[in-house]
Amino acid sequence: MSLEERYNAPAVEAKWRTAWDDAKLFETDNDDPREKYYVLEMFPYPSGRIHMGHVRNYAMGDVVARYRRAKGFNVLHPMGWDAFGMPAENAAMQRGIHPGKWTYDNIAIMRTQLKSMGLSLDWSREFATCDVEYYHQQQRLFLAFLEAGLVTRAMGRVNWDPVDRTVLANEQVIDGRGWRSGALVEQRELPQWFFKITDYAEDLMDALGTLDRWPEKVRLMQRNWIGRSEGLKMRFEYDGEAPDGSGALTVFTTRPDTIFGASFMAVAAQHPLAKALADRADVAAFIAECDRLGTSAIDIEKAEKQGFDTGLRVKHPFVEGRTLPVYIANFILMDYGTGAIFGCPAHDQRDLDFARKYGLPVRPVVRPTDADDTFGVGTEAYTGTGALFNSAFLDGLSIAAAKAKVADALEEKTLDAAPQGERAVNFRLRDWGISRQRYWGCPIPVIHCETCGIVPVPEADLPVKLPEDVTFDTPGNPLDRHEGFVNVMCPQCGNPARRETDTMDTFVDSSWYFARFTAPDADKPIEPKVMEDWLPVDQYIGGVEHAIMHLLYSRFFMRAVEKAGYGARPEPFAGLFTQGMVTHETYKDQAGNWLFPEEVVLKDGPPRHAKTGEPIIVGAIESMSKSKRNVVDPDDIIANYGADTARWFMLSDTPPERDIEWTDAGVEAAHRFVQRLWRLINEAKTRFDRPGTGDGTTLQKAAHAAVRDISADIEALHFNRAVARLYELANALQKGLADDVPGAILKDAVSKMVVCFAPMMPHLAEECWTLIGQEGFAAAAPWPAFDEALLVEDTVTLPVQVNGKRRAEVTVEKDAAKDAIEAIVLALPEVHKFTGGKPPRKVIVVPGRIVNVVA
Ligand code: ANZ
Ligand code: ZN
Repeated sequence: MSLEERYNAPAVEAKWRTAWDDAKLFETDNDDPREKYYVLEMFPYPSGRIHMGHVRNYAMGDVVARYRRAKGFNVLHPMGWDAFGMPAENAAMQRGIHPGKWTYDNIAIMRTQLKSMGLSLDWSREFATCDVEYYHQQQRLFLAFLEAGLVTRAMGRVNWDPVDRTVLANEQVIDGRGWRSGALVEQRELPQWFFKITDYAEDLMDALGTLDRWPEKVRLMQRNWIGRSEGLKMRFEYDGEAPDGSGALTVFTTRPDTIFGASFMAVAAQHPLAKALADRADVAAFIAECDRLGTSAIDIEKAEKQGFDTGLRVKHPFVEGRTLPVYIANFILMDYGTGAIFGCPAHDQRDLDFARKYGLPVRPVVRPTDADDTFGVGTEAYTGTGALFNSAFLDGLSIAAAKAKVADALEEKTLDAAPQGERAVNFRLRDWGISRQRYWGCPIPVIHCETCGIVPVPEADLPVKLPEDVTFDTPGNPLDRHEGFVNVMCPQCGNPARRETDTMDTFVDSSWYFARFTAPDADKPIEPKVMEDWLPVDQYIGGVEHAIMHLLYSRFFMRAVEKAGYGARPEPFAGLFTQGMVTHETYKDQAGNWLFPEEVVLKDGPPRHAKTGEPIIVGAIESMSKSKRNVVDPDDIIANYGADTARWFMLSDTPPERDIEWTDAGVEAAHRFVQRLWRLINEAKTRFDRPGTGDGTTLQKAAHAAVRDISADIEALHFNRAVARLYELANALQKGLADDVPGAILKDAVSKMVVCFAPMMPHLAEECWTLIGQEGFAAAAPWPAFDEALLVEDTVTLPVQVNGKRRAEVTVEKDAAKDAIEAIVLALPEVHKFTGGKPPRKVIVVPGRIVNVVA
């Protein structure tokens, strides 16, 4: 092959990208009457450079977008930047760059990189969430939510660095200490802004059932996160005076059936009862210790169970004379249920650990149905099913029946004129705390006035802009010390007032960007009619790390948007796909330092350092990460091989939901295929006008089958299968060339093939499209039709049963006669085994369906 024939991807690709841009090929018109299709990949954080994970994610989305466009849909495929957040502030602190400059510089680099991938994006709709226009609209949404009663202000806990005197984000707390000061972090209560996502807990849970194009695992994660529990609120009467003045201690339990096994009560350190006792030094010290532990459920789960016996006791609701001690305990969360429990050690592991530590009774009351009276509990709580025992009027009942009976009994019983029990549903989901004491976020548009209280910033005064002249040389939120920002006149009374300095959690920004893309220039946050036309997103693609918060917040947001009057599309994403990671081998030198792949030589001899020649250690295959240096820069790959090779490789071999290993061999194979296609199509083109001597039906069938199968594969997001079919089709084409099939068939097969690989390798497709003399862009060509009649098989495969059991199958001509089939079947070794060669009692042939042998 001559050098000229080599396909020079980098040069060719740039040419086509310019041509697409000039033709505005991927700009979407909201008024286009064709059926709409919205495909979206989770927008990137502008960290600096794109990584292979982005390449994989965006390549997949682009296949879907290009395919749907070819199928005649009006496709929306936009891109933007999730641009607020901590790293920009860190850069400002460490390097003195303004967060805005850092962010926009990164966006410029990453936009160029994304463009080099040849993605069919509508760049005219691009925005960054840190653009004033975007956060202006977000402030309007916030105020609309406030008015709709969806925003509250409540005390919330924050990490407080006592040395830097500042609030820390969770990621700034390292092993319980401030990342900068090293001081032990404290928990502080501060007034914070919350979105009332709990108003929708039930609905967010129920509607998961309608999301049938979401991965089951994501729905399960959301279900667990929302955490719906059915149980009973029970009130326990104090045996004596209660220090908090209440007559009873109320708990929430999901296991009222175990009430006869109760041996203690426990309340959270922040419970009113604990607070009422806090003037005692020993109580105060215990509470302080619990506070240090923090509030994250994980930390609490991991910590050793600790309790403080208050000396108070409550009465057992059913056993006359039995009382239970009341503890303050570190494993009870204040913001779940009522912040208080009754402990039943035999049937709850935490309670058991606690009881063993403090010498409390362990009294089993549920046992497996086959157990006898000797049934006991050692170091493991019994949480299985069974029947009640040791439980008076519950003895012999199932757990479910006992739960109902206790609930009924306590709903009847009164304590201080109120029922002692009340059936209740509890959610683990908490309201969404959106306050961040940071600069680089969307300012919360309210003003605090001593006279008027909280005053929304009037519409005419929006946006509340982030001031540019801020300093990051002192810890804390720069907005707090910016006099010009903080000091304002109260819009209601005109007196001096203070502007809110909290900014919004960046999850707010990403909770509605997909709606904004539908009308990015609207002078209101959302154009309801347009949004309703486009949403829900038909196919959303992104990382499973966003399975909970981002997706749940977005689902809440659209409900809130509806309540605030901006249109009704409560479910934002109809189809969700979570792709796997990109992995790579890891390398270390003898001293244990991580090495970049380009620092090692793996060929021709043992693995060694490229510079020193010293042997290196090849480690595990892990997700690409900067810390382990096992990264490959997409820029290098695209510069060397072209974007099509990178895209093709990312879509090949591995199912898209699984992790894909990046290897040099894999990239080279992809690149060789690009070159091979180019050669084959060049060769085919020279023969388009020749009659040929061979039989073209095989190639013709292969091309039609490929169209049918690749459509189905792309629609099912089985990109690796679609790729495999294109390899097959290339083989069929090669064979067709060898067989000298008619030029017309070659031309038809090649034309189909080019449109079929255009979603994956769009640049090569354009070059080939032009080469074979087709009009316009491959990217604008309709998806080819296929002829069903051509694909009807001439043979059928029938299952063969012997005495009602499936034993074999047989492939026969479609129109084979019954007795011919019978003869073939009786000769099968699997059938022979049962008949022993003797004539069977009966053979029933159901043409096209099944063969039954009765031996
Ligand atoms: C008595 C009992 C007996 C319980 C037993 C369990 C097993 P879910 O399913 O998550 O809703 N609980 C209630 N409030 C709590 C709080 N604020 N902090 C820590 N634990 C709390 O769990 C409900 C169960 O978790 C409740 O049922 C309660 O313990 C505990 F054999 O009550 B159970
Ligand atoms: Zn005022």
